[in-house]
Amino acid sequence: MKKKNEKNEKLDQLSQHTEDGRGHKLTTNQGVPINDNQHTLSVGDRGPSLLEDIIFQEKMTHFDHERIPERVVHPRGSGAHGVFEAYESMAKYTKADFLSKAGKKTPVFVRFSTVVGFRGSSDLARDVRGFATKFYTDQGNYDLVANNMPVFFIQDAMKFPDLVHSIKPEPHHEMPQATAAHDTFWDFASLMPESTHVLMWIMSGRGIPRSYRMMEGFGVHTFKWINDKGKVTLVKLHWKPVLGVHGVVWDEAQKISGMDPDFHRRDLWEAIEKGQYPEFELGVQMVAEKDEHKFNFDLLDPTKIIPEEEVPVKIIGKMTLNRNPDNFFAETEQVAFHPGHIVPGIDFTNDPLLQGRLFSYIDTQLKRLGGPNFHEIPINRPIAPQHNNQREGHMRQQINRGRTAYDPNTLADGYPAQAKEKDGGFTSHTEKIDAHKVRARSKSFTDYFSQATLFYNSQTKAEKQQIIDAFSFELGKVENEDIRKRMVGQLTQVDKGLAEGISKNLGFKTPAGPQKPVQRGVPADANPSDYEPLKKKQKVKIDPALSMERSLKKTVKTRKIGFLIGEGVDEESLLKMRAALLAEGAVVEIIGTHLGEFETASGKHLKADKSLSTAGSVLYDALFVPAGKRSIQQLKGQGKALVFLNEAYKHYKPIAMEGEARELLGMLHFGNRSTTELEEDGVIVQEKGHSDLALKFTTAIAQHRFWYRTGVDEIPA
Ligand code: HDE
Repeated sequence: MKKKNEKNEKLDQLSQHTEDGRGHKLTTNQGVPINDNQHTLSVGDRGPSLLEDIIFQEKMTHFDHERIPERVVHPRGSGAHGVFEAYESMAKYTKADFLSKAGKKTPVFVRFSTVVGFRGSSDLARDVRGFATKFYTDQGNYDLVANNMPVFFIQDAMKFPDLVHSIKPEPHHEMPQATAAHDTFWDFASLMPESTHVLMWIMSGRGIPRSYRMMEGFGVHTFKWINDKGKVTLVKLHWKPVLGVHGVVWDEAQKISGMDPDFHRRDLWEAIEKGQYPEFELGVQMVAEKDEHKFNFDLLDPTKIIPEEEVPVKIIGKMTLNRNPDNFFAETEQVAFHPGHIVPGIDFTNDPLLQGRLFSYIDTQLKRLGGPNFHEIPINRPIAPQHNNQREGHMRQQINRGRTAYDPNTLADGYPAQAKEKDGGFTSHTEKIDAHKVRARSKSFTDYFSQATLFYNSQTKAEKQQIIDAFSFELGKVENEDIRKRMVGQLTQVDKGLAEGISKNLGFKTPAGPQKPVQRGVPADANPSDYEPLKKKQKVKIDPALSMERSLKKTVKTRKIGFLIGEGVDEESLLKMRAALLAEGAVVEIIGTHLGEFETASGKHLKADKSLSTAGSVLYDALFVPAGKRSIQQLKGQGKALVFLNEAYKHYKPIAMEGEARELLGMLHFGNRSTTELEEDGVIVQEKGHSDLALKFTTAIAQHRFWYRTGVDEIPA
């Protein structure tokens, strides 16, 4: 039996779930039993079909209408149910009930997504990831609609359609799919210096996550928390994955897209099925209202972070994803998030991006889900009871009894009645605003590059190189040379070395500097030079939290290790290593020279999970080749096995080889070195029976990648 959480039981009570039909007769949607589901009604067995075949008509009509519009952004996603548990009471800062006491549990549904690709596109696109969480709180639903990057491309919602039109496939031929690597996006980005900061994040390993379970989440905007005395605290929200933040490398990403385009979806699904529940801690950066202007950037600007070195992230609870959806469409596809779904104790700031989102999400649900009753779809239904005078509309589910659907009334004794604030009624923060109605951007938003530089400077050597390579790839796909140069010109403002590295790869001289930015939103009576990009002095020079390598969590939990075997594999070698890895919480898959059964050297039998042709090294975090004379003999004759190992080396992954497996070294591009040198590079090679092989291998896996190993570029795989 699958575990059920509170929300699930509640939904079952509402009889929205049906089992898989076992033991029941086939019926129409009207409940009429069907006695032939194979043939249409026709005039004779060779004649025309009849319009009166209501069974065919109903089946086909339903089928014809099975698709709803995919999300205009974030169409490709994967969901999971879970629970959030507060570590401590945050009542001092917010009256939000789900944060009110330690141990308080709230059911959640999360949807992770890519942004650009269509619904059927690859999970491994270089892109921002969505990380949207619906908390079914006792005070109503709260949606934290976050991304895996803490900053956004644009500062004003007015530019969102432009951004999305530029990054989606080009409209004349609808190419390329699920990538920013084309002219229109970089044309736009190179004219929008405010996007520079997020580009640094996307070009880093964060743009190609190893797993949805290994990404951070960020609310991006500054929000307000309000306590029961009306006191405001400005907050930025963070999700921190317990397994740490990890990416893949670009060569891997491209190959995974071919071998398993569902890689992230599968990874999430399988982890939950195995009981390896993904966990994320919720963190908050808090700034007292009086300190709003103490920063050298504007807290309302969604292209800025508050460096963790300046305001630490306080961890306040944990979310555990413990149940896969029962039905993808009903739950993951129909879930409707909205940053405007907030609960008492939380409020908006005037971030112009957030303000625009507050309109867009409801509007998009009306289109996608077909009307104003989308809150009645089970996955969107709050646990908190709802009573109001809203009625009717497409697909209304609720059957409201009584005569009154208005307020005030006497016929229903004045109910439903307004809640008082002391009874938990939602009240907006009373903010005083005294200003002219204008279309303008605040001057305080014009520092476009300082935090991009902070991000770049906080990366390690390997991470910087990854960013240079990523820009080189993306801009290398741009056909128009002016766009390439304009973009690199902009990057000279981030770091000279970065711009030079990319220029070298693209084959031109590094531009002297940026082109003059297009002036947007400058009030008519202002001096445009006041709106030139600024570079403000930064308090923090390096923020280790921005680097994945500097904030590594050394664990092998849930890491997937591939064992390469042929007939006659040494059983002891295989079983010992498997036991050691499983004990540390890793996942082991046996990859055989063929599928099915293998006879071990001692005459026992074991089954392969995958074969060399159904798997690829890019689908694993590390590889082990167990001992076994015959097994190694077979692997030597399989080019694919050698590609596996060469590729794993090229992608900086740990490798272990035992006994006869060492004979493979002579055939591998990296093999021609001493055991000590290899070990320093995360390749552990030992005679059979050494007791520390497993320990050395698990230690290497916990380090994840050996970024600085030698000879990687020479490997042709
Ligand atoms: Fe979204 N965004 N967005 N966005 N967004 C949507 O809503 C929009 C932004 C985010 O898994 C859409 O239901 C505007 C920032 C996620 O269902 C749409 C602006 C952040 C998801 C929309 C932004 C996000 C969406 C498309 C700029 C991070 C997927 C379908 C003003 C804080 C939610 C839908 C899911 C989805 C509009 C910018 C996160 C069109 C106008 C910043 C995670 O309404």
